[in-house]
Amino acid sequence: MTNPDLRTRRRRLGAFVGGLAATALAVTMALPAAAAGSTLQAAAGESGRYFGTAIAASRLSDSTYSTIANREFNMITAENEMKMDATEPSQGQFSYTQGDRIVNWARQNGKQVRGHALAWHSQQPGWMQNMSGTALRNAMLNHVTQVATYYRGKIHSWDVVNEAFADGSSGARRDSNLQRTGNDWIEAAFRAARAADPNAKLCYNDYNTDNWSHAKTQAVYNMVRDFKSRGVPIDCVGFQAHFNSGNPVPSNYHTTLSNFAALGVDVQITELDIEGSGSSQAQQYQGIVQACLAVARCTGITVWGVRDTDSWRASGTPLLFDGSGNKKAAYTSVLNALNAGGTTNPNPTPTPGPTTPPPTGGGSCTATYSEGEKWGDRFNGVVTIRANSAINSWRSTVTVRSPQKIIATWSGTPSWDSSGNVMTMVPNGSGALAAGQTVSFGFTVQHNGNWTWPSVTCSAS
Ligand code: 9MR
Repeated sequence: MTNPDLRTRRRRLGAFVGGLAATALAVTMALPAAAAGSTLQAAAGESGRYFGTAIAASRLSDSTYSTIANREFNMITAENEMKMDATEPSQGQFSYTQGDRIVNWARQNGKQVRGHALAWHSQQPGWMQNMSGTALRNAMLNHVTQVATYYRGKIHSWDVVNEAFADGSSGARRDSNLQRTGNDWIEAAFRAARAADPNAKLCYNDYNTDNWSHAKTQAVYNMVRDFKSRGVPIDCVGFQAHFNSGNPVPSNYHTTLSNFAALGVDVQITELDIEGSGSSQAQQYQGIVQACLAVARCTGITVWGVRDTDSWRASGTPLLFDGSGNKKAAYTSVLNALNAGGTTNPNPTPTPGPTTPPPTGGGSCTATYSEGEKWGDRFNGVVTIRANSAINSWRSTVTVRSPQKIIATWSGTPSWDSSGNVMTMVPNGSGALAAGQTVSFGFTVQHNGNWTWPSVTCSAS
């Protein structure tokens, strides 16, 4: 994405302009256009940043929409398709069809993906809304683990936890079923996400956190500072940045972004939209871009949709393209602000190749645990083995926690380590699977009072 030629040209131009400045100011005003990126992604790339949008899978067949999205943006967020209700509609039954449509489109077009969102009080599937306590905590952690594992190697940044703080002046956590499982639910989610996908950047994402003097901003800042001091794995903070007349762009936005960045995290503008029109809207967009460009660790900006008519609040015409796909004044002001430059992101976002790379870190199969029947003294578990690419065979380990014991198995051949807690399962028969093919085995655990789910792995040959 970073274009070294452009950056060199820009430096040379800068030196040239500097030399002329005292005598020929008018010339300096005209020159920067010479190095300008002509799309949002190209212009942002000059300073090592990305420019993204939210995509709805159902709109990808609209060619006006997909043409603009492909041309202008190089970071893609699924607007709804990777949320908890979409990816785990029934407990333990994961559904990636819609999320995969977006991830595959992005990767086929050389774009990165922001994952949104692993744990959130909203858009929970019905089964989860009715849960509480340890069962909910475990279900949430399993969700984080399974979804982040499934997408491992394909996600630039994950919104691990979304919108966990209350609005208003309290500075408190938002009350929710997840919060009621214990205050440590957020850090537990981050730890699970890191274990599942060590290469994705892990973000906390929220709205109404733009104004530095707001209690909610301070509360999130204090949490991030605490996480950094205790080694909780957090890499970035997402600022949703949904603005309108009741919630205007704050004049201290740059302060907010730079103070968070000083904690040692990247900051990203993740869901930008600004209701309004004309030059007033354009100026506010410009202010946001300038605030980001002034902070080296503000690594990218994502707008929440392509055209005004695609927006979750379409009547506020908050985006950069009108309903016909024409560039608005806001588009031009964003492009110009990006081209005017600012600090350079020291770790520019790499562009993925057009084809899906082999999965990293775990061989080429994935094991997924799902809960089966439960009785007073025992429960069943099922492990689904999925071949990420064609494999000749697989081995899967299932680790139970003492005093649990596996007392029966089916659809595989087990062997045991000396502790009796680790079972290695190999297929009955050949084990060869085509890419994307799945196979399952099962077992019964006598729990002896410990209901913790087993952990599972898969390795392929
Ligand atoms: O844009 C999304 C809209 O299509 C959904 O109906 C809505 C449901 O909650 O979520 C919207 O996206 C939200 C995002 O996931 C989190 N931040 C606020 C966004 C706008 O509501």
